[in-house]
Amino acid sequence: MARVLKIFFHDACFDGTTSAALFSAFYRDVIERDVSIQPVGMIHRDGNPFEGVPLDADDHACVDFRFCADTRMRWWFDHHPTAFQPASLRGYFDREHLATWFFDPSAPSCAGLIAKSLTEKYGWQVPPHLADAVKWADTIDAAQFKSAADAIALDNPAQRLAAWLAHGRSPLDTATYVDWLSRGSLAEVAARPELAAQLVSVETERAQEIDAVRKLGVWHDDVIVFDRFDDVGARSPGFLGYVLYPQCLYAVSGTRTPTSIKISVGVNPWTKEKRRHDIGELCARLGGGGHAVVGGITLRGDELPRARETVEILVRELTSGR
Ligand SMILES: [Mn+2]
Repeated sequence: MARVLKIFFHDACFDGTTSAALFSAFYRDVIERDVSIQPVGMIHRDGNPFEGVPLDADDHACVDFRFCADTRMRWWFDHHPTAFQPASLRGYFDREHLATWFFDPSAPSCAGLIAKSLTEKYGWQVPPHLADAVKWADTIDAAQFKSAADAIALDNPAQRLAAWLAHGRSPLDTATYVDWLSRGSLAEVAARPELAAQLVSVETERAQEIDAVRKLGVWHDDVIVFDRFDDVGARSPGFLGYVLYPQCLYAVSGTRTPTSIKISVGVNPWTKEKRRHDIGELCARLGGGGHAVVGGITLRGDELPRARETVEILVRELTSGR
Protein backbone atom coordinates (compact mmCIF):
# COMPACT_ATOMS: atom_id res chain seq x y z
CA MET A 1 0.00 0.00 0.00
CA ALA A 2 1.19 3.49 -0.83
CA ARG A 3 2.39 5.63 2.03
CA VAL A 4 0.16 8.59 2.85
CA LEU A 5 1.24 12.22 3.10
CA LYS A 6 -1.20 14.72 4.57
CA ILE A 7 -0.64 18.34 3.57
CA PHE A 8 -2.37 20.93 5.73
CA PHE A 9 -2.73 24.21 3.84
CA HIS A 10 -4.35 27.61 4.24
CA ASP A 11 -7.74 26.96 2.67
CA ALA A 12 -9.63 29.26 0.28
CA CYS A 13 -6.35 31.03 -0.47
CA PHE A 14 -4.39 31.26 -3.71
CA ASP A 15 -1.04 31.12 -1.92
CA GLY A 16 -2.15 28.28 0.36
CA THR A 17 -3.36 26.06 -2.47
CA THR A 18 -0.37 26.90 -4.67
CA SER A 19 1.94 26.04 -1.77
CA ALA A 20 0.21 22.67 -1.29
CA ALA A 21 0.39 21.88 -5.02
CA LEU A 22 4.05 22.87 -5.15
CA PHE A 23 4.98 20.77 -2.13
CA SER A 24 3.05 17.80 -3.61
CA ALA A 25 5.12 18.07 -6.78
CA PHE A 26 8.36 18.26 -4.78
CA TYR A 27 7.43 15.29 -2.63
CA ARG A 28 6.71 13.07 -5.62
CA ASP A 29 9.89 14.25 -7.40
CA VAL A 30 12.31 13.99 -4.50
CA ILE A 31 10.93 12.06 -1.53
CA GLU A 32 8.58 9.36 -2.78
CA ARG A 33 7.15 8.89 -6.25
CA ASP A 34 4.15 6.70 -5.36
CA VAL A 35 2.94 8.56 -2.29
CA SER A 36 -0.78 9.04 -1.77
CA ILE A 37 -1.32 12.73 -0.98
CA GLN A 38 -4.25 14.05 1.05
CA PRO A 39 -4.52 17.86 1.06
CA VAL A 40 -6.41 19.16 4.11
CA GLY A 41 -7.71 22.75 4.06
CA MET A 42 -7.19 24.62 7.34
CA ILE A 43 -8.94 27.74 8.61
CA HIS A 44 -7.60 30.05 11.29
CA ARG A 45 -9.67 30.17 14.42
CA ASP A 46 -9.49 31.23 18.00
CA GLY A 47 -7.55 28.67 20.03
CA ASN A 48 -5.53 25.83 18.53
CA PRO A 49 -6.73 25.02 14.98
CA PHE A 50 -4.92 21.66 15.14
CA GLU A 51 -6.88 20.50 18.16
CA GLY A 52 -8.76 17.33 17.21
CA VAL A 53 -6.97 17.16 13.84
CA PRO A 54 -5.39 13.71 13.64
CA LEU A 55 -1.73 13.47 12.55
CA ASP A 56 -2.29 9.86 11.57
CA ALA A 57 -0.65 9.64 8.13
CA ASP A 58 2.86 8.36 7.37
CA ASP A 59 4.14 11.89 6.88
CA HIS A 60 2.71 15.39 7.46
CA ALA A 61 3.31 18.83 6.05
CA CYS A 62 1.84 22.24 6.81
CA VAL A 63 2.08 25.12 4.34
CA ASP A 64 1.09 28.79 4.55
CA PHE A 65 -0.51 28.11 7.90
CA ARG A 66 0.48 28.64 11.49
CA PHE A 67 2.98 26.51 13.38
CA CYS A 68 1.88 23.16 14.79
CA ALA A 69 3.94 22.31 17.86
CA ASP A 70 4.33 18.60 17.11
CA THR A 71 7.37 16.98 15.48
CA ARG A 72 5.06 14.62 13.59
CA MET A 73 4.36 17.71 11.48
CA ARG A 74 7.68 17.00 9.81
CA TRP A 75 7.47 19.68 7.12
CA TRP A 76 6.46 23.25 7.79
CA PHE A 77 6.65 26.37 5.62
CA ASP A 78 5.15 29.68 6.62
CA HIS A 79 5.64 33.40 6.15
CA HIS A 80 2.99 34.81 8.52
CA PRO A 81 4.56 36.94 11.27
CA THR A 82 1.80 35.60 13.52
CA ALA A 83 2.71 31.95 12.84
CA PHE A 84 3.39 31.25 16.52
CA GLN A 85 0.17 31.40 18.52
CA PRO A 86 0.43 31.57 21.41
CA ALA A 87 3.84 33.25 21.09
CA SER A 88 5.28 30.64 23.48
CA LEU A 89 5.17 28.10 20.60
CA ARG A 90 8.25 29.85 19.26
CA GLY A 91 10.16 28.14 22.09
CA TYR A 92 9.13 24.70 20.82
CA PHE A 93 10.18 25.69 17.29
CA ASP A 94 13.61 26.89 18.46
CA ARG A 95 14.14 23.85 20.66
CA GLU A 96 13.18 21.13 18.18
CA HIS A 97 14.46 23.03 15.17
CA LEU A 98 13.70 20.41 12.52
CA ALA A 99 15.76 20.92 9.35
CA THR A 100 12.46 20.53 7.46
CA TRP A 101 10.80 23.53 9.11
CA PHE A 102 11.07 26.79 7.18
CA PHE A 103 9.90 30.15 8.46
CA ASP A 104 10.52 33.53 6.81
CA PRO A 105 8.13 36.34 7.71
CA SER A 106 9.75 38.56 5.05
CA ALA A 107 8.75 36.25 2.16
CA PRO A 108 5.99 37.78 -0.02
CA SER A 109 4.33 34.38 -0.40
CA CYS A 110 4.64 30.93 1.10
CA ALA A 111 4.82 29.38 -2.37
CA GLY A 112 7.85 31.59 -3.09
CA LEU A 113 9.39 30.55 0.21
CA ILE A 114 8.88 26.85 -0.59
CA ALA A 115 10.39 27.25 -4.06
CA LYS A 116 13.45 29.06 -2.70
CA SER A 117 13.99 26.75 0.27
CA LEU A 118 13.66 23.50 -1.67
CA THR A 119 15.94 24.74 -4.45
CA GLU A 120 18.61 25.74 -1.93
CA LYS A 121 18.37 22.63 0.18
CA TYR A 122 17.54 19.88 -2.31
CA GLY A 123 18.58 21.40 -5.63
CA TRP A 124 14.95 20.93 -6.71
CA GLN A 125 13.68 23.19 -9.47
CA VAL A 126 10.08 24.34 -9.61
CA PRO A 127 8.47 22.40 -12.49
CA PRO A 128 7.69 24.66 -15.49
CA HIS A 129 3.93 24.18 -15.09
CA LEU A 130 4.05 25.75 -11.61
CA ALA A 131 6.48 28.63 -12.21
CA ASP A 132 3.67 30.98 -13.20
CA ALA A 133 1.58 30.04 -10.15
CA VAL A 134 4.50 30.80 -7.79
CA LYS A 135 4.99 34.22 -9.38
CA TRP A 136 1.28 34.96 -9.04
CA ALA A 137 1.30 33.85 -5.40
CA ASP A 138 3.90 36.56 -4.68
CA THR A 139 1.83 39.16 -6.53
CA ILE A 140 -1.50 38.22 -4.99
CA ASP A 141 -0.40 37.50 -1.42
CA ALA A 142 1.65 40.67 -1.13
CA ALA A 143 -0.90 42.72 -3.16
CA GLN A 144 1.86 43.78 -5.55
CA PHE A 145 -0.51 45.22 -8.12
CA LYS A 146 -0.05 48.59 -9.77
CA SER A 147 -3.60 49.63 -9.03
CA ALA A 148 -6.70 48.46 -7.22
CA ALA A 149 -8.31 47.87 -10.60
CA ASP A 150 -5.46 45.51 -11.58
CA ALA A 151 -5.94 43.70 -8.30
CA ILE A 152 -9.54 42.79 -9.09
CA ALA A 153 -8.99 41.97 -12.77
CA LEU A 154 -10.35 38.62 -13.91
CA ASP A 155 -8.76 38.45 -17.35
CA ASN A 156 -6.24 35.75 -16.49
CA PRO A 157 -6.50 32.22 -15.01
CA ALA A 158 -4.59 33.08 -11.82
CA GLN A 159 -6.91 35.87 -10.71
CA ARG A 160 -10.02 33.99 -11.78
CA LEU A 161 -8.94 31.00 -9.72
CA ALA A 162 -8.01 33.25 -6.78
CA ALA A 163 -11.51 34.75 -6.86
CA TRP A 164 -13.07 31.30 -7.16
CA LEU A 165 -11.06 30.05 -4.17
CA ALA A 166 -12.11 33.03 -2.08
CA HIS A 167 -15.75 32.19 -2.71
CA GLY A 168 -15.62 29.60 0.06
CA ARG A 169 -15.21 26.25 -1.67
CA SER A 170 -15.86 23.09 0.28
CA PRO A 171 -12.68 21.41 1.57
CA LEU A 172 -13.26 18.58 -0.92
CA ASP A 173 -13.21 21.05 -3.81
CA THR A 174 -9.93 22.63 -2.75
CA ALA A 175 -8.26 19.25 -2.10
CA THR A 176 -9.11 18.19 -5.64
CA TYR A 177 -7.97 21.56 -6.97
CA VAL A 178 -4.60 21.17 -5.20
CA ASP A 179 -4.12 17.77 -6.82
CA TRP A 180 -4.92 19.18 -10.28
CA LEU A 181 -2.55 22.10 -9.80
CA SER A 182 0.27 19.81 -8.66
CA ARG A 183 0.11 18.21 -12.12
CA GLY A 184 -0.99 21.00 -14.47
CA SER A 185 -0.64 24.73 -15.08
CA LEU A 186 -3.10 27.38 -13.90
CA ALA A 187 -4.39 27.71 -17.46
CA GLU A 188 -4.89 23.94 -17.76
CA VAL A 189 -6.65 23.73 -14.40
CA ALA A 190 -8.89 26.71 -15.18
CA ALA A 191 -9.89 25.09 -18.47
CA ARG A 192 -11.04 21.84 -16.83
CA PRO A 193 -14.72 21.22 -17.54
CA GLU A 194 -15.41 20.79 -13.81
CA LEU A 195 -14.18 24.35 -13.22
CA ALA A 196 -14.93 26.30 -16.37
CA ALA A 197 -18.61 26.91 -15.53
CA GLN A 198 -17.81 27.92 -11.95
CA LEU A 199 -15.24 30.43 -13.24
CA VAL A 200 -17.85 32.01 -15.50
CA SER A 201 -20.13 32.47 -12.50
CA VAL A 202 -17.25 34.23 -10.70
CA GLU A 203 -17.55 37.01 -13.27
CA THR A 204 -21.33 37.28 -12.96
CA GLU A 205 -21.05 37.43 -9.19
CA ARG A 206 -18.36 40.08 -9.42
CA ALA A 207 -20.74 42.43 -11.22
CA GLN A 208 -23.37 41.89 -8.52
CA GLU A 209 -20.76 42.38 -5.81
CA ILE A 210 -19.78 45.79 -7.17
CA ASP A 211 -23.39 46.94 -6.80
CA ALA A 212 -23.70 45.49 -3.28
CA VAL A 213 -20.39 46.82 -1.94
CA ARG A 214 -21.07 50.29 -3.31
CA LYS A 215 -24.10 50.50 -1.00
CA LEU A 216 -22.36 48.91 1.95
CA GLY A 217 -19.41 51.07 3.00
CA VAL A 218 -19.63 53.20 6.14
CA TRP A 219 -16.92 55.77 6.89
CA HIS A 220 -15.23 56.31 10.26
CA ASP A 221 -12.60 58.96 9.47
CA ASP A 222 -10.33 57.23 6.95
CA VAL A 223 -11.53 53.74 7.88
CA ILE A 224 -14.17 52.16 5.64
CA VAL A 225 -16.28 49.46 7.27
CA PHE A 226 -18.26 46.75 5.48
CA ASP A 227 -20.67 45.07 7.86
CA ARG A 228 -22.11 41.95 6.23
CA PHE A 229 -22.92 40.08 9.43
CA ASP A 230 -26.61 40.04 8.60
CA ASP A 231 -26.08 38.69 5.10
CA VAL A 232 -25.05 35.12 5.92
CA GLY A 233 -22.77 33.70 3.21
CA ALA A 234 -21.80 37.10 1.76
CA ARG A 235 -18.07 37.58 1.24
CA SER A 236 -15.52 40.14 2.26
CA PRO A 237 -15.16 42.79 -0.48
CA GLY A 238 -11.37 42.33 -0.45
CA PHE A 239 -9.59 44.51 -3.02
CA LEU A 240 -12.96 45.60 -4.38
CA GLY A 241 -13.30 47.78 -1.29
CA TYR A 242 -10.22 49.77 -2.35
CA VAL A 243 -11.52 50.13 -5.91
CA LEU A 244 -14.82 51.60 -4.72
CA TYR A 245 -13.41 53.59 -1.78
CA PRO A 246 -9.93 54.63 -2.98
CA GLN A 247 -9.61 57.39 -0.33
CA CYS A 248 -9.57 54.96 2.60
CA LEU A 249 -6.45 54.12 4.57
CA TYR A 250 -7.92 51.04 6.26
CA ALA A 251 -10.77 48.69 5.37
CA VAL A 252 -12.56 46.48 7.90
CA SER A 253 -15.08 43.87 6.85
CA GLY A 254 -17.27 41.46 8.78
CA THR A 255 -18.75 38.34 7.20
CA ARG A 256 -20.54 35.30 8.49
CA THR A 257 -21.35 31.73 7.47
CA PRO A 258 -23.62 29.46 9.54
CA THR A 259 -20.58 28.10 11.39
CA SER A 260 -18.02 30.90 11.53
CA ILE A 261 -17.56 34.65 11.59
CA LYS A 262 -14.68 36.40 9.88
CA ILE A 263 -13.41 39.92 10.42
CA SER A 264 -10.82 41.13 7.92
CA VAL A 265 -8.65 44.21 8.26
CA GLY A 266 -6.38 45.70 5.63
CA VAL A 267 -4.28 48.73 4.78
CA ASN A 268 -5.12 50.25 1.40
CA PRO A 269 -2.07 49.22 -0.68
CA TRP A 270 -2.65 52.08 -3.14
CA THR A 271 -2.93 55.02 -0.78
CA LYS A 272 -0.07 57.48 -0.33
CA GLU A 273 -0.82 57.81 3.35
CA LYS A 274 1.34 55.93 5.86
CA ARG A 275 -0.25 53.26 8.01
CA ARG A 276 -0.38 54.01 11.73
CA HIS A 277 -0.83 50.41 12.91
CA ASP A 278 0.57 46.90 12.66
CA ILE A 279 -2.58 45.08 11.55
CA GLY A 280 -1.39 41.53 12.32
CA GLU A 281 -0.37 42.57 15.82
CA LEU A 282 -3.70 44.35 16.35
CA CYS A 283 -5.65 41.30 15.15
CA ALA A 284 -3.54 38.94 17.26
CA ARG A 285 -4.50 40.99 20.35
CA LEU A 286 -8.14 40.33 19.48
CA GLY A 287 -7.72 36.59 18.88
CA GLY A 288 -6.64 36.58 15.22
CA GLY A 289 -3.45 37.23 13.29
CA GLY A 290 -1.87 38.24 10.01
CA HIS A 291 0.76 40.48 8.46
CA ALA A 292 1.66 44.12 9.12
CA VAL A 293 -0.70 45.30 6.38
CA VAL A 294 -3.46 42.69 6.43
CA GLY A 295 -4.98 40.46 9.04
CA GLY A 296 -8.10 38.84 10.32
CA ILE A 297 -9.99 37.37 13.21
CA THR A 298 -12.12 34.25 12.94
CA LEU A 299 -14.82 33.55 15.52
CA ARG A 300 -17.43 30.83 15.95
CA GLY A 301 -20.79 31.26 14.28
CA ASP A 302 -22.50 31.86 17.64
CA GLU A 303 -20.22 34.73 18.69
CA LEU A 304 -21.99 37.57 16.87
CA PRO A 305 -22.04 39.96 19.88
CA ARG A 306 -18.30 39.45 20.32
CA ALA A 307 -17.81 40.01 16.58
CA ARG A 308 -19.67 43.34 16.64
CA GLU A 309 -17.73 44.42 19.69
CA THR A 310 -14.48 43.42 17.97
CA VAL A 311 -15.33 45.60 14.95
CA GLU A 312 -16.04 48.51 17.31
CA ILE A 313 -12.69 48.05 19.04
CA LEU A 314 -10.92 47.85 15.67
CA VAL A 315 -12.54 51.06 14.46
CA ARG A 316 -11.64 52.80 17.72
CA GLU A 317 -8.00 51.62 17.50
CA LEU A 318 -7.63 52.36 13.80
CA THR A 319 -9.06 55.87 14.03
CA SER A 320 -6.89 56.71 17.04
CA GLY A 321 -3.52 58.45 16.77
CA ARG A 322 -4.61 60.73 13.96
MN1 LIG B 1 0.38 33.24 2.26
